[in-house]
Amino acid sequence: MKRDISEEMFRQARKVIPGGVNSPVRACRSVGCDPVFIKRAQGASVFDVDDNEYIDFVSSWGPMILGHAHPAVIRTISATAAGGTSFGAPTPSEVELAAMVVEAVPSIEKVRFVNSGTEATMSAIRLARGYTGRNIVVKFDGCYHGHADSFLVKAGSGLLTLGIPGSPGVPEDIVKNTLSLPYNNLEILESSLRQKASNIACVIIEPVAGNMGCVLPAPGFLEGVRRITKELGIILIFDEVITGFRLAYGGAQEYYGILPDLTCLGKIVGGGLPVGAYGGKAEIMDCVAPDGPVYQAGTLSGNPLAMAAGIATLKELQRVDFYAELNAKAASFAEQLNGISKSLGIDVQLNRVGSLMTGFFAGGPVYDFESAMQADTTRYAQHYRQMLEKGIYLAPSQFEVAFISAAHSGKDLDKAVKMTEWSFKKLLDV
Ligand code: HOZ
Repeated sequence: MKRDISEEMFRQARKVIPGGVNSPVRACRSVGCDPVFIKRAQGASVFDVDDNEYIDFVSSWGPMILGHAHPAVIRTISATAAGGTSFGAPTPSEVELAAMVVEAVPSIEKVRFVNSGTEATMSAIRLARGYTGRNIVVKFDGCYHGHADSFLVKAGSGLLTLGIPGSPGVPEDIVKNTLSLPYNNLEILESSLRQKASNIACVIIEPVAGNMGCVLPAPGFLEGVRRITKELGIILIFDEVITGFRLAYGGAQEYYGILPDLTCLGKIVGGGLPVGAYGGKAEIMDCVAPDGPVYQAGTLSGNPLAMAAGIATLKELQRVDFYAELNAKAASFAEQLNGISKSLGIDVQLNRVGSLMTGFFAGGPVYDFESAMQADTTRYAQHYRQMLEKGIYLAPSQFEVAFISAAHSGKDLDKAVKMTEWSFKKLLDV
């Protein structure tokens, strides 16, 4: 596959953008190749600047649950744009989308829109601290909640991919108030929370971890987290930036039946435009300015184009059986992939829930950060490059998630299965 134009663009990009990318994982360093520059996308396919077509399993890292350039979403965005793109003033569409979110997400009574998942989580912990008058934020090793200072402790996503433990520029004074604990270990959580309860504002968790690869909550883990935080008066925040409107219309909290106090959203809620949101119990949300003293603001928050894209996307997701069909399609895809690993005897652990999955090149189960770190990243890198050559666009890191969208056809998934088999054979040299 020729990628001359992509290569040239990357050369140009590196002169004017740090690392040539606007988000580190995209640089593809951990998979040992240069990034592909995307020109356009349609349905389940992305097309690069050299006119190569790939079946896309990155899905813009989650938002494109309907596939790319869905006609209803594009129609709405175009029509809305014709009437102006930003007013910095209240609009009907933000009320409409807020009402849809409140209706959809079981624990949200009020919601505030921001522009990214990072903004949502950053605002949610400020609110939790303001509401409780406590400072400590508890997170889990390998979970990623965006790049705000407080979260850059044993974080997933790009930090994990690039092997960065924290970040210069984050004052020690700030991260001393962040406690990171092992995912899926209720015992350690319970004893840590009991020890410091009077200083802990919140526990923030990805109900399904999606930034150390896909790591599922062990049976009883989320229930335990909810039980202990409730007992100790600690705010529980679900970071549903990935799982919101993904596992079910009401997100992971609907899927697992566990209700947090606050929820962070992003990705799907903006229909592919930059939107984040945080919401929860009215009593807590009413502490946000101007009703309360916790300050948070934004010129582009509730942007009309982004709201319109979100509304159009959510309307499509309301179709009866949307999630049953999507999740069943992903389950059958995963089953076929598991069949290949088994028949070839290759060490791959496929973690999946709903339409999220990661195949870890590991010999044993992956249930937390330490076990994820056992994965063979060199083997993943080779697999990534081989799949790319065959027109399959995977995440350029072992520690990210593959997203199945409504646009993936049987033919797309059959091709991906066939190419996976070919790639695994090549890895095993058979
Ligand atoms: N942190 C996201 C992946 N989990 C975004 C990566 C990107 O957009 O490059």
